[in-house]
Formats: sequence, C-alpha cells, structure tokens
Amino acid sequence: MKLSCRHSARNSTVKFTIRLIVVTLWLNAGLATATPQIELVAEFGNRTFAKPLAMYQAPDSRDWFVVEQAGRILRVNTDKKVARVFADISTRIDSEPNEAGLLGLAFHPRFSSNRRVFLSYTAGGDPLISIVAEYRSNKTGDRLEADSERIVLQLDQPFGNHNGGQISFGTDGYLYIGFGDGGAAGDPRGNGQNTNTLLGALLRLDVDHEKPYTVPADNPFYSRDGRAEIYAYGLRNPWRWSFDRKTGELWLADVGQNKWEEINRISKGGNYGWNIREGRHCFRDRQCSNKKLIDPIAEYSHDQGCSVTGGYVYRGKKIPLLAGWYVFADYCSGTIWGFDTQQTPAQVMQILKTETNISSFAEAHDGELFILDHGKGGIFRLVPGR
Ligand SMILES: [Ca+2]
Repeated sequence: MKLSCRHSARNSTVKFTIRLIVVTLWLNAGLATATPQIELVAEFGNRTFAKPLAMYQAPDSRDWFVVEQAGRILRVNTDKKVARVFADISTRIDSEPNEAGLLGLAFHPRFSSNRRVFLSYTAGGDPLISIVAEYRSNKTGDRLEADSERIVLQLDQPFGNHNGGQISFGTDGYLYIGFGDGGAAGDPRGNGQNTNTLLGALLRLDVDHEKPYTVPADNPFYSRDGRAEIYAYGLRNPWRWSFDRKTGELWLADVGQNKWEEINRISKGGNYGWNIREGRHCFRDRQCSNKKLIDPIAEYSHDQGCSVTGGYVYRGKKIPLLAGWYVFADYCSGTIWGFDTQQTPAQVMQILKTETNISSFAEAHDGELFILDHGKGGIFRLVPGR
C-alpha cells in the first residue's frame, strides 16, 4: 500500500456503486476456444468493514474473521451474515502511519483444540515497533481473551512504512512472518541484503515447543552467520503471500519502489534481490549480475499500477479455468491478473478490472477466492461470469 494510492482511493469513494468492468480472460490458443468471464459478487451483501486488511476462515468452522486495520477482528457468520467483534486490540495499536496497524492474523493449525491465535501489529512510539503476539480465545472460539497476550517477537521499525506484517502457518506447522525493509525509500540502511537483521525477510519459527519460540534446525542460517529466524531474504515489503494448498509452494508478492511490482516463488534460503534489483532490473547499481539473486516469476511495471497485492493459487471448483492459476492484483489500479503456475515462463493474463483498492485476497476452505476492498470496505467473491 502506498500513500499516493490512498488519496486516489478517497477520490473514487464518491462513486458508491462499484462498477466492475469484466474483461475477457483470454486463453492461450489451443487450451480452449471459449472466452469465459469472471465477475465479483458482494459476499456479505451491503455490509462493509473499516479498512479491511485480511480475512481468514476459522479452522473449525465456515465463519470468516475480518481484520480491520485499526485493530478490530470481526467474526462473520457465513449463513446469517451476522458480524460480532472477536477481538479489539485497537488501544495497543499504532495505526497512524499509512501502512501500520493490525496487519496479520493466524490461527494455530490445532486451534479447535488449543484455541491459540497469533496477531501481528505495529505499536506506538518512535520508532514504531512490529509485534507478533500469541493469544487464546475462549472455549467456544468466538472471543479473543485480550489479556492472554504473550509476545512472541518484536522488532523496531526505523521508518513508518514497509512493515509487512503478515503471519501464516505453513504446511510444515511452522509460523512464517513477513517483514519489510524498515521503510523510507530505496532501503537506505541496506536491510534487504543484511542477513543479520530480521527486516526485509521472511522468517520461520517453531512456536510449539519452548517459549517464546525456537528456530527449526533446517532454517538456512541456523548454524551459520546470519539470523537463524530467516527463511528467505532480499525483500522490500512482502504484501500478502500464501501457500498453495495442493503443492505447499510459497507464493509471495513484493511491493516495488518506483517501477516494478513482483511475484516470487519462495525457496528456503533464497535471496530475492532487493535492493540490488527491483523486479528483474538493476536498482542500487547499474551492474547487478549476480547469480545468487532469484528473479520474480512475474512482474509488472508502474504503467499497470503501483503496489502489488499477492493472492492465492486457485484450487476451488467453481472456476475451472483458473485451476492451478496464481491470482493477484494491484492495490491502486484495481486490476486482477493471474497465470498458470504450471507454465514456464509465466504468462500473466488480465482477469478483471475493478474499481476497488484490493488490500488482500482470502481463500475459503473450499478453495474459492475473495478480494477485500480497503477503500470502500466491501468484500467480494470471484465467480464465473454469467
Ligand atoms: Ca525481488
């Protein structure tokens, strides 16, 4: 998310009706002759949320948990569309800087029996501090016990932006945490390439044994120089990443500086280039040939938008043509794209052009996908066109 985009979002809020321009999803020759369409349908009727940033289904039910930037989490009953406050930690949060606030939520994989919930947020002060904390919910799982907070990890943020902040459990049961490069512009302190800081990196922790956490012994820097928590690095501001539920592969969108937005497939120990490269292009130096840097699978320039929002590999049933496609978007332009993850090199296709500020995608237990409109607060389901 970027400030300039937020302003344009405000301007467009006058248009209350969301006009969706459905664009034909062109298929590669030979795959199909049809030109199917994909549309958005409001998931909760007219209900809107205050700057929604993330949405997850509870592991043991179909209810949705919608994360609002200022610090609330609303539990929405899927059938009755009734929303109740699951958590409100707004008094602990500094959501003043544009990219700060309640940024992440992860249910423990065994939430139904242990009721453990993890939140990620920024707290006040100079500097801003990123905090990942563990809580417990009540027995029925419908209210977070806010006094149960236990800090897992905290990290100073030298500048107000690029806080990353997503947390998710991998298929390996470990907790992954994404942090940006610390902010400002151009990574002035070189955090992206510095493996002795947790900034500009994706971390992987074991939160099931000692407190507050241990580091898996097969993390890349476990027994060599560098922070043992790091799983991958060279990131500028990872803004939404996900595990392919079929393959376990980790797909991560990294927000660019002024020119290139990128989608990466993350491998353990990988260096994703920032701030030597922005996307596939030299950034810090004119010469940037370095075989150790991993280029993105897909990128787009700022002709197409200004800030990438990562999505999911589609594994639902309702839109067969997207099967195995990675679906992502741009926060500013509202464009949704996708590419077939089986195809190399990736061929990015435009799926939809929307008038929304997409802050996140969400994936239901059944694999269907949703977008969250940060600007006007609506939540929409991707459906086959009629
Ligand atoms: Ca990169």
